[in-house]
Amino acid sequence: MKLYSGPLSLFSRKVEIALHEKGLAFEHILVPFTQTKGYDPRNPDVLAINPKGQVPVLVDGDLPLYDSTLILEYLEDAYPEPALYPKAPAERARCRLLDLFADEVMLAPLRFLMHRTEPRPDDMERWQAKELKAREAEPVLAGQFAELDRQLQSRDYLCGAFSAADIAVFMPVFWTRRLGGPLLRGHDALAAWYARLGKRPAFAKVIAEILAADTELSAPVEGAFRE
Ligand SMILES: N[C@@H](CCC(=O)N[C@@H](CS)C(=O)NCC(=O)O)C(=O)O
Repeated sequence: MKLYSGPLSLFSRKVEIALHEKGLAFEHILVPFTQTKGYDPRNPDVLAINPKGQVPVLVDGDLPLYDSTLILEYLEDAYPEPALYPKAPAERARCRLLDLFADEVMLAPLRFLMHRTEPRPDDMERWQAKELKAREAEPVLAGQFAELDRQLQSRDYLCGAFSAADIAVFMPVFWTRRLGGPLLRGHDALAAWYARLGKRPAFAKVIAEILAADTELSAPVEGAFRE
């Protein structure tokens, strides 16, 4: 199995965690990325497989796939143990809905914080305009944290046992902390869940790789990982 992934790609890192959780070995191809040029020039294999030109891309034997959610669902079908989705249809659907919530709903405000790892532009007005949008997005993320905290009251994981929903939702929560966004303080159940996941070897390995990539590629972010 081959995974094309980006050093600071939230969606690629999500797939990496799932592969590690399933104990699957893979050849890891990190495509070049810089804060100023993004993924340009794009990896030719990624372009050949994914019409969107995005990572992650997984190649399993002669099967090329793209899109993190679809890849996770394929991994579950092809390599069912250990399971990352509940078996019962309603719980399974709920788990997928949380994946969609993470990838689409949480990503929407999170995008407005992403300039914070880029080098500061000379034009401070441009930076301030972006920061204004970030400040508007932060209460939205804080509201999502409150909702997740509510869902995690009296349960250790989002969908019963540990599942793909935990992996998917962990990513924007981690990214929010990395980008100096709203704190987990005051959301005790969410903070405990976050700490619980961070201790799993699959998460710890990928977090360490992201932090190492940040030291090489990203500008320091004020307030990152504040408690
Ligand atoms: N829905 C896709 C999103 C993938 C995605 O946005 N990938 C980003 C990196 S995190 C990318 O390759 N961006 C380059 C671009 O869109 O031009 C997934 O879940 O895999």
